[in-house]
Amino acid sequence: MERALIILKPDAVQRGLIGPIISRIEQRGLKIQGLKLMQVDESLARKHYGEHEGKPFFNGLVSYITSAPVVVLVVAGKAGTVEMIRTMVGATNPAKAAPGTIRGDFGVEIGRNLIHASDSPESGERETAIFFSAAELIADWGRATDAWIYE
Ligand code: IDP
Ligand code: MG
Repeated sequence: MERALIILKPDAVQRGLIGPIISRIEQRGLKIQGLKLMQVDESLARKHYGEHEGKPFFNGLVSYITSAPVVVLVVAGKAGTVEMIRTMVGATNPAKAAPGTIRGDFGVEIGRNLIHASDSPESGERETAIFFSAAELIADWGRATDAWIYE
């Protein structure tokens, strides 16, 4: 199993897109291991986006992600899941994201691109640990449909 941290950014929450976006994840057959509504503070934002510190958009990115509540999820599946989720999310700039992707269906501009998803299994583990305590995660719950999703 591998997992990704997903953040439904403030614009997704404000626009009432929590349900439609989470539906896509559920409908795909991926398993949710953690889920919560929260307000990201500046230090958490800087830690999560540390790799972008110094870039021209960094301060705007921190203001955006801390501006209103977000929904964070940990989503798991077999090997290849993180890459699959990135494909579902689409290109960073919604203006260039393919139709059928979350950003390509719901967004128009890079500064309001609705969703974060970890870019590798290693980032998935690192980011999960930043946003969730072990007690907030249920890693191994059995789902009645598992045998109908994975052979
Ligand atoms: P990703 O979210 O597709 O992985 P990254 O390059 O890791 O994209 O950038 C992190 C986030 O920073 C993006 O999702 C977006 O919110 C923001 N961002 C990246 N590039 C720009 C930009 O050129 N202008 C404004 N915001 C940007
Ligand atoms: Mg990224």
